[in-house]
Formats: sequence, C-alpha cells, structure tokens
Amino acid sequence: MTPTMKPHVFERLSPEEQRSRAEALFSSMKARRSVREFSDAPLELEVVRRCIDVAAQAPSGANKQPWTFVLVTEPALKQQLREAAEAEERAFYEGRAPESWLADLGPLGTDWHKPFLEVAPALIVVFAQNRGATEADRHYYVQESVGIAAGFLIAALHQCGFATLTHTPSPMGFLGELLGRPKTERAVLLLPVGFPAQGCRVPAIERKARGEYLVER
Ligand code: IYR
Repeated sequence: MTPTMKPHVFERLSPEEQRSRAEALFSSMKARRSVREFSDAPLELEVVRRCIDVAAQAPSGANKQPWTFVLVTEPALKQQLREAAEAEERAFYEGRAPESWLADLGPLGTDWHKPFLEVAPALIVVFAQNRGATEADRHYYVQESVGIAAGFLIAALHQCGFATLTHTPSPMGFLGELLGRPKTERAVLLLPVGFPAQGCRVPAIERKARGEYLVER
C-alpha cells in the first residue's frame, strides 16, 4: 500500500532556546516525586482528561495505539478498588514477597495499606491491549508502546501541577474485572492523581549520577 504522506510541521529552536528548555525540564522533572499521602482536594477533571489526551499522542507499534485509560472518580468504585488492591497487597507483603524484595522496598516504607486509592480524587488505570477487537487485528510492541504512553502521562500530569503515584498492585487482574475491561486488555499501571496531603513526606532517595546511566561512544 502506498502511504499517504503530508508535510511535517516542526518548530526549529535556537540552541539557546534548546539549552534553556532542557534546563527547565530537568529541574521540573527532577522535582517530581511519587506521592503516597494524598489530599482529598478536588481537581479540574478536564485538565486530567487533557493529560490523558497527551498520553494518547505517544508513538506506538504500527500506530496501533494499544492503550485504554480508565479514569475513576466515583467514590464507591474507588473503595472497591482499594479493598481489592489491599487484599492482593496484603498477600504480597505477608507471604508472597521474597525477603530480598521486601528489603529493596524498605527505603520506600511501603506496606499493604493503600488509603490513597480512596483519598486521591482521581485514579487512572492504564490498560494494554494485547490485540484489537478482532483476532486478526494484531498489536505490536505493546509493552513498549504503553510504557511510552505512561511516561507521557506522568510527565503531563506533573507539568500540569498534579501529584501522582505509579502504583503497581500485583497481580492486577482485579482491575480489569472491576472496571469491566475485555479479556484482550491487561492493566499495567494504576495512577492516583491529585495533590499531596498537608505535611506530605517522601523517601529521601536520590537519582543516579549521569556517569551511571549515560554511555557515550
Ligand atoms: N506493589 C507493591 C509493592 C511495590 C513494589 C515495587 I518494585 C515498588 O517500587 C513499590 C511497591 C505496592 O504497591 O506496595
């Protein structure tokens, strides 16, 4: 098939502007932290929806856009999600988790209690579509594509002034069930969205230095 092409609109920045944007983005993204103590203050839902629109602009394998975002604000549903997540997490922390894993989580101070699932005004559950609506509609690089979209989403929410947590209850099967998603989708991430509680504290952890993650050749 001959692809239909169109001119690309690209804004060329001066090197000075590039430097200044890189520095501004670095300090902004460095300041982002996963928050586990949320306030119940309401938020502007339309801004959250727009951030989800940003995520949906991510590149994806064969442009299949293999993601679904479920935005949950209904208190009764948040309560159900909290109860189901806490049941799984309790089984994890009190049994399933190997000692080495619990040791790695020590500095984060996490446990099976997940009050933020009810307190945060909004939850976004990111689903990966393993295939399209029919068996013939294949999806490609699904994990990679949805990972990229999730990155866009977290960055967009932060840039728009929201606190988020990348929560990964495990296993996540209950999310598809409670949210009525088809069997072709699997949940990959649950993001509480809102504002930090008064006096919210976060673990005193640091990011690696450039020399530990950048290789130039
Ligand atoms: N899913 C659990 C455990 C957990 C695992 C990792 I890896 C983390 O970085 C943080 C938590 C929980 O959400 O508590």
